[in-house]
Amino acid sequence: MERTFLAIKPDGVQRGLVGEIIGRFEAKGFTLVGMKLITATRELAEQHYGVHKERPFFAGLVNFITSGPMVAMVWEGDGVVASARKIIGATNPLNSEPGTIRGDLAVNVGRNIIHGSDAVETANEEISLWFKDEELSAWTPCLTPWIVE
Ligand code: DAT
Ligand code: MG
Repeated sequence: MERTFLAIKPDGVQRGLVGEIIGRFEAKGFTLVGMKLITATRELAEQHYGVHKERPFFAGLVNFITSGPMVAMVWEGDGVVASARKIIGATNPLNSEPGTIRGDLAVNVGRNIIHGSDAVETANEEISLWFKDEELSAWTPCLTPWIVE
């Protein structure tokens, strides 16, 4: 089953948006299989955003992402990687459609409240970077037959 890595960034946690954000993925019908509150070390943040290390915003991004607790999560479901990116919205919240998390709840690219993996392969890498196997719970919600044919 496809899985993705989502993380509510320190701004989303500070702003009290954790329940609002998690509720959107629950309501959609995806399954939460792992979750923890974690303040990322610089090492973890630099690895997570390694693809951006040459970008001018990298230092600020690492400072921001390590500045407080995040809610790191793994969600499961058919097509969850691409669907979660749609639910999250465009990187710059000023370009994110209303109805998306960033479009509804954020205004600044450096404070865009949530991370979502951009492809199945990166999702698997990010899941193993942030979680140990034993921190994930494979389970089938009893509502599944009412959500998936
Ligand atoms: P996404 O988070 O939508 O996958 P990304 O991978 O291109 O976007 O960038 C990672 C994060 O870096 C993004 O969520 C916010 C920050 N960021 C991206 N572009 C930026 C910019 N031009 N200025 C400041 N921060 C930026
Ligand atoms: Mg990205």
